[in-house]
Amino acid sequence: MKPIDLRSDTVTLPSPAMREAMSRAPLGDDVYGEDPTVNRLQELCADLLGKEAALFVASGTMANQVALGVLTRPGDEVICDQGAHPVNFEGGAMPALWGIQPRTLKGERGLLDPVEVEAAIRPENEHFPRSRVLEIENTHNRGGGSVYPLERVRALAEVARRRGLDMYLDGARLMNAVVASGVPARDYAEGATLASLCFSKGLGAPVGSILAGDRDRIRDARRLRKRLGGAMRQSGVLAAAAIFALENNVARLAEDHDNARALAAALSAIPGVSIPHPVETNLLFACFPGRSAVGLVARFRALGVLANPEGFQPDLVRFVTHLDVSRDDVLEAARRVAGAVAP
Ligand code: TLP
Repeated sequence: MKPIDLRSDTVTLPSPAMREAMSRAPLGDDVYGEDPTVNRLQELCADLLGKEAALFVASGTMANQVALGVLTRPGDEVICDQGAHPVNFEGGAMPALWGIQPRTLKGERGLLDPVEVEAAIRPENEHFPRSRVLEIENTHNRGGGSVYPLERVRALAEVARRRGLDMYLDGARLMNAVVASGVPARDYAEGATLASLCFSKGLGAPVGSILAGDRDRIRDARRLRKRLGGAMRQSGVLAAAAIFALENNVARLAEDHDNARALAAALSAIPGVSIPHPVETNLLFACFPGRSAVGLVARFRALGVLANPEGFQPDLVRFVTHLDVSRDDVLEAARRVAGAVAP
């Protein structure tokens, strides 16, 4: 039985054509700034995100942490959604690396409300931490792949600017948001001092993320990347995969979104299963009321369907579509799930 891996879009493997592009890439030592392929990727992404400069980093986590490190001093506070990736999935990096703390808000499917953000900004007073950064995630992972309306992002950026905070956009899945909404990446990134996107999720590259911003911030980011051990040498071999991903794998994200909707429809037809949120991109949560997600994913695995518990709510399972699963695969996965939950 062929396993169908819906745990994450991070599980995708580089295609033969992508590997071919990697093998042909001109290379140099990127610590000297001499890798032509890394330089090309950085220029492409600076342009894509409408910023002066960009920096290739090892992972989405590194992009997030370098960005937060650049924008804060110890004792500062980062306003973000309670499901934000740096709060939940980065090994406690905010306090451990930079001595900063999150101020978490309960967004609607992870999407923050400008009025609530403004109310959370601390007044200037020696008792309080300094509210320094507003962090947003688009699409929002824990929000079930939710997409920010551009107007909301603009309103959040306006609050941040007016109150003297920098905004950071965790765009690990920004191209999913772009394809789902039709909003260009640079428009989403416009009000953000720094913005990232990740190549090793739905875009299908094996490694890497980009962080973009003004020249001074990106120079600071280079120093922090070095400090974290993330300055790489002939990393053009990886940047080539990222360029290939941007050139070939963006428009096709629409297929992943369609497959996620087809999967949601098939799952919701199973008695005792509901889909609590609209499916906007390639992530979806299925609710199995009264059952344990941890127990269920073990049963699914035995039937050749790999998925993860959502983690906050005990009866929610997360399914993620990506370029290595087809429409037939997701429909077959739904049939196997039906078999697993049947009384
Ligand atoms: N998310 C992963 C896991 O870490 C949970 C996943 O499978 O969804 N920002 C966002 C919004 C992310 O979803 C992720 C990865 C990251 C940052 C971190 O990227 P990596 O894994 O490359 O460090």
